[in-house]
Amino acid sequence: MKATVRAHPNIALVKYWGKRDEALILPHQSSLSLTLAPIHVTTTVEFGAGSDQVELHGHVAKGSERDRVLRLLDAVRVQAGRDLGPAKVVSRGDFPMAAGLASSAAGFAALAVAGRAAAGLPSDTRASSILARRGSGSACRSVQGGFCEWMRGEREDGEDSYAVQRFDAGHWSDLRMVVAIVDRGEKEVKSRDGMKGAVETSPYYAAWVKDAEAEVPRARELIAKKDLEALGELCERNAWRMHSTSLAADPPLCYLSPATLGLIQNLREQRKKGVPVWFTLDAGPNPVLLTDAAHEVTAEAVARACGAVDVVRCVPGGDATLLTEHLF
Ligand code: 2P0
Repeated sequence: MKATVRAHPNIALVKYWGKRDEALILPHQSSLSLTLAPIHVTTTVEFGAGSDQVELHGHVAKGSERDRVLRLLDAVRVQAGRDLGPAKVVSRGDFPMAAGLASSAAGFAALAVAGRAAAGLPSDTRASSILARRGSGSACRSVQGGFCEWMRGEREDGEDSYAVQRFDAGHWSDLRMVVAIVDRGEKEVKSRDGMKGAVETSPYYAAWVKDAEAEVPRARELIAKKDLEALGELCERNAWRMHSTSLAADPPLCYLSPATLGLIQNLREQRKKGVPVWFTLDAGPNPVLLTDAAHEVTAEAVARACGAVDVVRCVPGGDATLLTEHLF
């Protein structure tokens, strides 16, 4: 009745931005990401505790944060088909939560896999991905390592909306992602609200959906060929298009800070000098640089010279994994 899982966050190379179903967390378009190591979240779930208890990153979770965790475990109870009793959950991450790296992705992936294991359900990546998605959309892409594609699906019940691994972490072990933290502040508008604003008010939203869906198979091809330059260009344009969608929303939403733009501009100079480095940008000001092993030190130095207060260097990460040691 107790299980512990370690999962890595992921960074989208083709972003998810907007839901067609808010309750089930079904996206308008497919997306594609890379799972990132060594950073991770570890989560222990135990059913049969005295009462429901949720501790996230050292504090007792309350309100909607707690409800999201308990709702996911309710779905586990339905899958198990029996009364599992109250649950105790403890989760800890080892990376800066304000890094814009969506700790929720690793957290809900770990929770889904650990929840199913604690309930005695068999290992099933598809079922875990669907469960993780219901906690946080991007979490469905952190159940497996390497390059994962979240297929939008067509069904209303969401049973065909989950992530599949297209290439494992070993496929392109030379690839590097360098997270440049230029701003540690909490973002003013959470992804969930930001994407809702884009869906409901951005005149560019339909174009975003069409374009992003078409970029997924292109990204897959470039990853197959390990074509860093073309993938870097694709990542940049997809990030720009996601942000443009929200810049055009009403009210407009701008996640970029002056430091974000300074670093992005500097990357162009680096490329002119022959340094292969591109960026992607989630719903926050902190660029994530895409480069190779030979240039990760240069990429870090460039980020720091452009004002990054912290830098996290990442390599392709593996699957969410069951651990034998528990957090409590
Ligand atoms: C992504 N992001 O594909 C995109 C790019 C942020 C920018 O998924 O509402 O925390 O829980 O489904 O997954 C962040 O949003 O949102 C995200 P919910 P989530 O990684």
